[in-house]
Amino acid sequence: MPKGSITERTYIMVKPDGVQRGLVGEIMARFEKRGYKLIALKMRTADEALLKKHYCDLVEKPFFPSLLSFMTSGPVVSMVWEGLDAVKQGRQMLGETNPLASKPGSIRGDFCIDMGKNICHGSDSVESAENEIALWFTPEEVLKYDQTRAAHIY
Ligand code: FUP
Repeated sequence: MPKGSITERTYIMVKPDGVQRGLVGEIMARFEKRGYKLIALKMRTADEALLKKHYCDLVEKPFFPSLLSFMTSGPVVSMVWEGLDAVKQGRQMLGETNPLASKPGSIRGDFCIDMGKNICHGSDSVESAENEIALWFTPEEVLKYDQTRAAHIY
């Protein structure tokens, strides 16, 4: 394994706008092609209680009601991706919170211009990834399997 790199798990979610615009396959393909391993996958329409837990740091923010209304407007696709530096790399692949600051080549930089409707979510630390995976999936839904073709598996 390269020095300084660690195998991590990250929670990636395609938001309602990404699902409605048909970008689920595009986003999944980017993670697959990069070399990450999909170990959990689920589609559902999230309710207020779940989103208040997911965005517990943001519930007091003035934009929270509109965030809640957007995030409950349709189904989301929840995923867990595993691999080297998955949390930091996942955030880079997503782009910045504000799409205007997102570089072309990132998901937000390529597909959106609106800070509210920014296509996808990715965990911002290993600790929040663990919490978010436990919030959106049961332990049984997070799978273990061999992926011998992937070059990054050591
Ligand atoms: P991110 O981790 O990039 O998804 O960003 P945050 O967790 O800080 O914010 C969650 C969501 O709240 C963002 F995707 C968009 C929305 N948001 C706003 O609408 N306005 C803001 O000023 C900040 C965030």
